[in-house]
Amino acid sequence: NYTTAAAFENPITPSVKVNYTQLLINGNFVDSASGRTFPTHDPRTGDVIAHVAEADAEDINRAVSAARKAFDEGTWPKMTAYERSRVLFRFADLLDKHTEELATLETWDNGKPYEQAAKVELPMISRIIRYYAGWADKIHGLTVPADGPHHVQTIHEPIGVAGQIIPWNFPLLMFAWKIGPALACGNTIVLKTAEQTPLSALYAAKLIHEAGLPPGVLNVVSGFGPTAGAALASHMEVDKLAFTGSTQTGKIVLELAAKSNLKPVTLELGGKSPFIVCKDADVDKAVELAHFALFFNQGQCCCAGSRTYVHESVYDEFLEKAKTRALKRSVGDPFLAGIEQGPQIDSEQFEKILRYIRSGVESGATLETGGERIGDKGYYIQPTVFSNVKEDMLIAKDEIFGPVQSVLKFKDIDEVIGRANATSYGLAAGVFTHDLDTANTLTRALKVGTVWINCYDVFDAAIPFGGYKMSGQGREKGIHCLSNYLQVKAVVTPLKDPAW
Ligand code: TXE
Repeated sequence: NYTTAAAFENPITPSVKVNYTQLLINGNFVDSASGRTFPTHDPRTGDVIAHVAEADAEDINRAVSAARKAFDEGTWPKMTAYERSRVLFRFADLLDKHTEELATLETWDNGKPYEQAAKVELPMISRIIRYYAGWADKIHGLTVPADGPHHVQTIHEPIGVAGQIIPWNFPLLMFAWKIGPALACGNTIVLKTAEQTPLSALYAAKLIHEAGLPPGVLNVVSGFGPTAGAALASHMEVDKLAFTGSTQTGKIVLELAAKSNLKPVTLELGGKSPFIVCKDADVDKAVELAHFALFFNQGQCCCAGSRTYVHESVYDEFLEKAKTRALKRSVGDPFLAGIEQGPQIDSEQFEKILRYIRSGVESGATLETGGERIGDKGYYIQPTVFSNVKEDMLIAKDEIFGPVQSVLKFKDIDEVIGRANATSYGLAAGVFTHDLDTANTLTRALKVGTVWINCYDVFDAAIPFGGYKMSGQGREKGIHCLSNYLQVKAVVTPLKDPAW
């Protein structure tokens, strides 16, 4: 565990080189128009890994022009759907082949455990690309039985140039969730990575060109939100915007989209998801799952089970075991085998989490374990558990986005439904019970986009994901995501002889 884990002092040197740091525009790596760069940091130490080209509005213009031209005049939207799917399948094979390099960059830039990046995330990434590769040649319209003497059909067309803005918590997975459906439908893209984690997407973008993607179809830019991100969201030549990030920034990009050209927007935003442990629970299993639901990825998950509601009859036992489990969590250099938790992404998030921990203590919650940074280098935080948490405390209301579990006690199902729903978020929920009636009641009553019953964070490519309320608009993954990237054209022709 973190008290004994070594290797905070002497971080392991990653085995790959950072080869791609420029902007990828029209199939070429280029410097930014201003020539400016910005550093990306290793969260284990705060040291600079590399300087990457910094896009601003002028670079967004260049990237959008390339995407526009590739859409209006290029081969991609006109290619047969089967050929498009084959490019995506080849890309997925290359992702598998380069797992080691990609996972290394991901861990280095983000701080997540290498084993998680290589064994859990990379397979999910190539899988979702294959899932959408499989859709490319199965997207088609309908013949519509309209009243009157008309032949009516629908044609599904790509929407055009998609602007995509992604966060830093799952850099490559978010990249894949975004580009997979957009490309399968025949769109072209300008994607902006998060300023904390630009590296893995540039590497993957290089691979998709090796797989045969024509130049200009996917443009990848590194840069900051208020400059590059805002320029993309408000661009008049961008036909659709997809955003994943904070609710606060989601509101900004929605406004920018509305004020410019009314481009449709999908949003995948924050959450404060309840994880409900019912009275029939096998406590050991519930503890393990609730621990995973919150602490996975350093607690930096939009759907983290960050309000652990436990029935009063099992509360004391649960709490004792949750505390023991948190103490056993192995924290250390994410490149080491067996490490469950690496550092938080950056100093801003690190300070934010420590502020929330202080606020939890000040507001009267009981700090059961953790609460401090680990070491004096990088952004490691002790796995932290609070008990006696009440809904009016900030730690129960706000998205902490860190390794901080808040345990709340409840008496009956109606009460916990009311409390679980009393939030402006609605992304996900966990339900831990083997009682079918309880599971059905909770599933229907909870105002959330995903309910995981006796499991958590199951992210199959085919399962739709998205939020109710201020957790977002629209769905990603699965069949539902395709409609985000398609226009439906209705075609009506008079019938000469209505009898036929
Ligand atoms: O998010 P932002 P930040 C939550 C989490 C975290 C908090 C802040 O609680 O602590 O958000 O993180 C781009 N116009 N989530 O500041 O700002 C930005 O460059 C256009 C939950 O990192 O939302 C990045 O690419 N774009 C979340 C992306 O938005 C702008 C994952 C996300 O950054 C912009 C991440 C602007 N004005 C954080 N400002 C999830 N849903 O999983 C910023 N960006």
